[in-house]
This record gives sequence, C-alpha cells and structure tokens, in this order.
Amino acid sequence: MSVERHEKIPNNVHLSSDKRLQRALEEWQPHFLAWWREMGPERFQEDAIYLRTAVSVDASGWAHFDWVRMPEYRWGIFLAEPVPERRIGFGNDFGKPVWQEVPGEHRNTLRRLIVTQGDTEPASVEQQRRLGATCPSLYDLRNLFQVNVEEGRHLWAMVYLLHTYFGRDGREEARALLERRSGNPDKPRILGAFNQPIDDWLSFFMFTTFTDRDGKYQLLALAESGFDPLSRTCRFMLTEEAHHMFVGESGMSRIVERTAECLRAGTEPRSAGALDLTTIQKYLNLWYSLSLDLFGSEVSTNAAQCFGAGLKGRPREEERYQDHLALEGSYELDVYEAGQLVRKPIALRSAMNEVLRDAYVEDCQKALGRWNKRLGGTGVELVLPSRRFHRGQGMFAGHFFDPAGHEITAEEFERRRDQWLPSEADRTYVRSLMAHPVLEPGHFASWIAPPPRGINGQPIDFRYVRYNEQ
Ligand code: BYC
Repeated sequence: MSVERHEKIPNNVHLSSDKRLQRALEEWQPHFLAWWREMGPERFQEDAIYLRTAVSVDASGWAHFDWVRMPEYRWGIFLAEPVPERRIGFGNDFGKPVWQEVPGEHRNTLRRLIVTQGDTEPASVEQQRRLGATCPSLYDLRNLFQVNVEEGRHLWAMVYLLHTYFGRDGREEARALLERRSGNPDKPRILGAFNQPIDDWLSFFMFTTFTDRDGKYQLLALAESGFDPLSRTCRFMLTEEAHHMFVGESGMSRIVERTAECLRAGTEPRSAGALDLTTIQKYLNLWYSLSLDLFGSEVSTNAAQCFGAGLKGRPREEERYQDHLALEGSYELDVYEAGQLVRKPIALRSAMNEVLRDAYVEDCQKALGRWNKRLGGTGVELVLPSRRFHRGQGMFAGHFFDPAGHEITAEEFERRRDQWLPSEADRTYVRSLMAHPVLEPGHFASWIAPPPRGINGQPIDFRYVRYNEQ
C-alpha cells in the first residue's frame, strides 16, 4: 500500500480519498498539538532531536532518522499490510472472513477495548514529561523523546479507528482521550499503572521494561482480532513497541552493570553514586506488580466474551494453539473459597487474562535473566516477586502477601512495606542521584554505564539532542 508521506497527516490508508474522515482528523490534529504542548515533554520542545519517523510499513526499512523539533514530528497513521483472505482465528466465528466494518453486536466492547488501549498512550507521555530535567545522558534523553513521540503516534492509531469506525461516539471518545490526565483525581487515566508518577529514571526504565511489555502482550492479543483494521494497526504498533522495551531493558542492564562494577570492586554502590541492589529490587517489585494488574482479573467474563466474540485472542493464536474455540479446556487456578485459596479448574475462556499474563511473566523472567548475567560473580541477583504480591486488581487484591507469595496480615504488610517497595527515603536517594541533567555528549551519570553502541550506527558521543542551538 502506498504511503502518503507529504500530506498534512502522513498515512497509508488513502486518507485523501475520504474527505470527511480527513477533515475530522484534521480537526482533531490541533487539539492533539495543544495537548502535546501542554502535557508533552517539558523543555527541549524547540530543540532538534535525532528521531526516527515511520515512512513506510514494510519490515525492511520503515524508519527514517533525522533532526526534528518534537512539535513538528510527522505523526501519521500506519497500518500493516493486509493479509489476503484473512479469516477469524478464534472464538465463535472461527474460520469466517474477518470484519472490515464493526459488527453491530460487538460495537460497545470493541470501542471499550480501543479506548482503553488509546488512553494508555497519552497517559505515558504525561507520566514521563519531567524526566528531561534529570537525564543521565544525551543518548538517554533522545531515547526518552523517541518513546514519547511514538506513544503519541500510537494515540493517533487508536484515534484513527475511533474516527473511522465509530461515528459520533468515536469522535467524542477521541476528544476525551486528550482530556483525561494521568494522576488527576477528577479525570484520571483509565488503568491504574498509568496514574502513577514516573519522577525518576529508575522508574522510567522499570516502566519501559514492565509496563511497555504489558503493551506488547495486549497488542499481540489485539493483533489477533477478527476486526481487521484493529489487527493491522496493532501489528504495526508492535514494531515500535519493541524499541520501547529495548530502552527499558537496556537502560536497566546499564544500571545493573554499574552496580555490579561497584560490588566487584568491593565498594558500596551508594558511596560511588550508583544504585544499590535493594533499591533496584524495590522499584522492580513496584512496577512489576502494577503491570501485572494491567491484565485484569484472573477469572473474567469480559475476557471470555472478548475471546468468544473474536475480538481479542491469545498471542500467536494460529501457531501456538490447536483448539481455537477454547470451549472445552480448563485452566487450573488458585481461587478463594471461604477465605482459603484452593486450586480449581476454570473454564478456559474465563481464564484468558491469566493465559496472557503467563506469557508475560515468562518474558519478564527472561529479561531478568539478562540483568542477572550482568551481576555474575557478585553473589546477588534480582528476582521477580510472586504474582500475588502487591496486587490491586483481580483475585489477590485486598489480600496481603510477601514477595515470596505467602499470605500475611494487612498489619504485617504495612509494617514491612518499606522493605519491599520504595520508601520515601529511597525515592529521595534516587532523586538526589539524578538532581542534574548530564548534557555533555558522550558523558553519563554516575549510576549508569554507557551503552555498547549508539543509535542508528552513530557514535555514543553523538549530539543526539541539539539543545539551545538555534
Ligand atoms: N486498572 O474482567 P476485568 C500499553 C477494570 S499497555 C484499572 O478484571 P478485563 C502501553 C476493567 O477495565 C496496554 N481498572 O478485566 C504501555 C473492568 O472495568 P469495567 C494497554 C482495571 O476487562 C506503556 C473491571 O476492572 N492495552 O499499551 O478482562 C506505555 C473488571 O475487568 C484494571 C490494554 O489494556 C487496572 N489495572 O481486562 C504506553 C488492552 N484492570 O469494564 C502504552 C485493552 C482491569 O467493569 N484493554 N480493570 O468498567 C483490555 O483488554 C482490558 O480492558 C483489560 C482489563 C485487560 C485492561
């Protein structure tokens, strides 16, 4: 499909042939830009940033790198190429042709899924808006802004679907996406993790490792959708999501590397301006548990309906599973009965959130394995806490567990909270390390190792952000 690169809104959906839709999106665009100016990154908006922009959708080279001022970024609408003769891959309509329009009976559910997904994108930009002031290097600053502009593009992707397929309610929802605010008690973002502050770079790298990874799994599930435009949109978004997780995982690897260097030299990390492993573990416990909540309840009629309706599937449904109806199987889960946890078989469709969470947990474990390799020879390592620990959604919410998964009383949890989750003192320490930005090319803050290589073949000491240069 050809890409209309030079249009006001770059796209590969032939926007110019649908004047009504084009006008509606062009009307939304200034509101988006006003939101970006108000809630996007603080400072650096007038500086040239070395960013990649999508210019085509084929795997062999969709990215174009250039110097861009963020408000002039070419946010566009890109869908992956259609799969010819694609058929619904799971649920009650298995084997029927995919939908190119929204089926009336699934309209509300589909809109809710798209709005929930869309809401996370601007939320994350809002959460991260102050990080520029404390960046550990120009390389990291550029990566932050790359993530931010791409989250902005992901918002465009969902807004395109709302405008194109949901008429007036879609347009209203698209406006509301620009009106909610992360952490605002009166008009919060929809999902819990997206209302948490990200005030320091340790939180940012944990978020891009764990919360963006939820994004990956939700997008993989939506990429299976029988509603083909959603599937194609998500397939392209996944190519961008991969970079966000790279930012998180490699950022954490470099932090852990610094910590390991100190430990091997027999130096207490904090005395060398690095992060100690206990603090890192507490931030990990926080962001991992918040991200587990994003999968919803272990037993969920919503999830069963979404699967049955063919709207949200399992990642890589066709290659991984034989039975695409999932009407017969069951899934063994610990559920509360009369206050006791007992193992019970749950109808498979009702356990779809847990099936997705399993794949996510396995992937997180791999990331941790890579970090722990860096800690080799120090005698310490990072661990994923139990998935029951510190949960705010689902079966374990309202119960209390230690990180190993043993049930404890609310009082004991409160007494020991600061051992397991970041305390005020930890946050103060982390902020004190990051009090000033490091803006000299090739320099890095004391708490993070340099990356092994630069972006797009550029050297590490490249001026990735040309700040204050007019
Ligand atoms: N916080 O049956 P339940 C990303 C609500 S991240 C607050 O348990 P369901 C990104 C739920 O909405 C990926 N509320 O769950 C990453 C429901 O409310 P209603 C984002 C929550 O519906 C980084 C009620 O509890 N994409 O892309 O099966 C940067 C009971 O629901 C939470 C998606 O989430 C929570 N954590 O599943 C940028 C995909 N969890 O309807 C971007 C679309 C649940 O009773 N969303 N609730 O009022 C979905 O598929 C589903 O909505 C969920 C929930 C998986 C989130």
